[in-house]
Amino acid sequence: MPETLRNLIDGRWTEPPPSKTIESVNPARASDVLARAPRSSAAEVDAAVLAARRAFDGWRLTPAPRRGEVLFRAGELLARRKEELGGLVTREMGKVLKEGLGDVQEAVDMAFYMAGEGRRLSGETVPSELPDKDAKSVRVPVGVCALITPWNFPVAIPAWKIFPALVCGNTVVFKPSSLTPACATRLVEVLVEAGLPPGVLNMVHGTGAETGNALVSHPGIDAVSFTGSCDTGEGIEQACGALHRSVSTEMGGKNAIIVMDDADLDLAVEGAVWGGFGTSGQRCTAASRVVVHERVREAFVDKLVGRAKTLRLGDGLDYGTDVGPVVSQEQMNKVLDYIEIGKKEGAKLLCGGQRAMKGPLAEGWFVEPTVFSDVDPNMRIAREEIFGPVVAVIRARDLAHAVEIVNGTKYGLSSAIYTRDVNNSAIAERDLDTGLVYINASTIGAEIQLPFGGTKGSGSGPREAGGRGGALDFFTKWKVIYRDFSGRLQKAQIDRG
Ligand code: UN1
Repeated sequence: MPETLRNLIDGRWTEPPPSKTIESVNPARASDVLARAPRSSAAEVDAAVLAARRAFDGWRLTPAPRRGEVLFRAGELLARRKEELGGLVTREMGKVLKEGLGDVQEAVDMAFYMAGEGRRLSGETVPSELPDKDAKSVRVPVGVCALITPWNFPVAIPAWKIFPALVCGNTVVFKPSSLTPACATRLVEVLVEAGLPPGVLNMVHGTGAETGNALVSHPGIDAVSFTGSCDTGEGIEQACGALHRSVSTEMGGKNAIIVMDDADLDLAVEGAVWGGFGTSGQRCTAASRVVVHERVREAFVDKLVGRAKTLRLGDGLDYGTDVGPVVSQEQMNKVLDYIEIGKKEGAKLLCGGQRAMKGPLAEGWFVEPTVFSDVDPNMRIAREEIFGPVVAVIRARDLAHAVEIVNGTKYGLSSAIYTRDVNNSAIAERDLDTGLVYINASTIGAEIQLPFGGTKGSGSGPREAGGRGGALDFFTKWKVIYRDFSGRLQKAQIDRG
């Protein structure tokens, strides 16, 4: 029996009207319906925003270290339930179990990191130019935050947003992807169990078009953090701009690995396989392009295709599966359409290229790991985000040419270079116009203690995750306080003694 999921509004789990539901389906076996979640309307969104608004003062005035303790307990609970939750990630969105467990681990890491922020959240104290006066800046919460998350990291990405928002003293209305409502529910349950007061975190399930739109345009929202597709993200940026509402978007990429002629080719192949086919290519940071120096192109491509052909497709819960399904039939069709586009554009299909239908694979949404070579940088498969297990190999004359190709798309999330030449690595590090640059490692695998995000069309607003310039810059605003204890009128810039 599919589980019936509920919204969380003001500390109460509310039953959906039974007619308006969305189904959560296992992409490895479409007959396996895990859960039904409500398709929330504007009325439910309104109730959730009002609850968050009412809870704001109490939470804002709770000492930040106490807020951090809730996250610490949440981290412990998540760590204890890692196996169970990791398995649910795999069942609900398809990534292989090791990655499902990694998804949960990323949330554990973020919980502990942000719990510690409860005792930092530091501003600046600086001397005043006047006697008997002090001057400092403090971080204050932004207010009620709308957090809208994707399905590809159904525990980690919600954690990236919810945990910093909470430790900073904000209250939250969370709208998870309609494809992964069960994972979102487990995460929210953990936070409730960890001791979060009612109304501080509210969750409304539903579609982007209905629930997401109602949330983004609700007058009671102060800030919106969104991870997902470009189309939706750009719409949200515009809506928030018109409402003078702060917004942070993370919208994907067309990430590339450069392979130089001095690279360790076997290592580069492993990086391309992991970055291109890990999570079935469904990471914003996936390595969907490999730009190879012409001198090693043939050798590299042979090795890459050889490795791609050994990858075993299957249910991510089965031991021995390398590549799971893509998340839905719609996503599968989109990926297959791109493969057709690549063929028509004249790229050379070297392996894969089809839906995998053998035996039990026919019950799910599987696409064969696909490699195209002879890809021109102007082809659509070299410029547009596919979000599936498709890698485009592009030839470069030298490093400068390779960097130009990598930088030549509208995105700028992640890039990588494989080289043993220290000078090459330094030039790449300097000239690659992406938010993340990896040297001798693939384009995926960002760690939570540094900011995550990209340049250009990959997103806007402050970055996510930790470190200076990370999520705290989005979830707080600066307040500057001058205190004059001289007992007389002192005029800055004028009374110079
Ligand atoms: C994403 O690509 O959608 O850097 C998020 C990584 C993960 C997060 C990726 N830590 O690959």
